[in-house]
Amino acid sequence: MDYHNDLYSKIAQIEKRGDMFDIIGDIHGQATKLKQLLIKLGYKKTDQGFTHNEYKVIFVGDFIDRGPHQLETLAIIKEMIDNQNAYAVMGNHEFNAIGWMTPSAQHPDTFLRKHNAIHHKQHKIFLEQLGHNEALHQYWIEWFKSLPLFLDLAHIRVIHACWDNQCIDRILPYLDERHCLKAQYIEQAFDPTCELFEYCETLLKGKEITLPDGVYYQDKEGTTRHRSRIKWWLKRADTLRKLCMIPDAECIKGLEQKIDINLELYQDKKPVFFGHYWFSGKPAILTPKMVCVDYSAALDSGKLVAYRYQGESQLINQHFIY
Ligand SMILES: [Mn+2]
Repeated sequence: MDYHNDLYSKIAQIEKRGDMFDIIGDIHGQATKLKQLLIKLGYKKTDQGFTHNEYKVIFVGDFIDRGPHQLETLAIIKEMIDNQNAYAVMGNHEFNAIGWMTPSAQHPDTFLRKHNAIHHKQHKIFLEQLGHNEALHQYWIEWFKSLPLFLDLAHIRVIHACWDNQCIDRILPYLDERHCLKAQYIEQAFDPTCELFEYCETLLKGKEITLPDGVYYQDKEGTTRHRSRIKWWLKRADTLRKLCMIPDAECIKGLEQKIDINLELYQDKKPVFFGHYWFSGKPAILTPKMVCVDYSAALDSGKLVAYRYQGESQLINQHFIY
């Protein structure tokens, strides 16, 4: 795990040297898109992986599941990190992969993430690409465990899904100095009766609310849902439809209901970068302090997106590259 040693002192040195960052969105096994984007950004393939004279990459997580070249994606990212050309945070897919592979101490013969049909379907391609090579599987799981849950750098912050200050404060005792989950807490992170579970859900999967009585929708699998992810970056919302992350087609009832919520969950001065939300269309900043770099690269039609951060305190649309 030496590649993460002195992470913060290295980043501090880099920032002093005036180096800058390319923050790259969720890759989901699309190694070809990743290589194309790195080349477009001016990175050169060397015997130490992809490098750039001025920029380092920060990956926002979700390297695996869905796409065709997941192990190649991991190899590119790890090589860049090992050579101090990149940093990365954990995505919910890496988190889930840890749970899938980790036997439960409380309930022997089961795993922290249940091996049910839905979970298997989400993870199947990764398992197939590992070719049932247990040692290789364990190797990547150990590497996933070495990914920090967030980066809080001198000028910017990076997290997979949602920066919630209260949640960050509360999760700190469960993390080591590099902001990785301490090994002894991994079981609790998958146990819905533990507070750590809730913190991991918020930071890695996004903020959720319980919908008011009588409001519900059906998800892709046809399951009726009474909870919804919310657009935590909004300042305010006047209907549930505007607040909630529910695709139009899945709306059932009550979403046009008038509400008046002042969110303003994130009011800090440091810009925050995240992925996770399967955006589409032309990449755009959410606010001058918030950027989502996930534009659904996992889909054939989706773009892998980078934001080129050059030290600005107000983020701008011109800095997206894809
Ligand atoms: Mn995600």
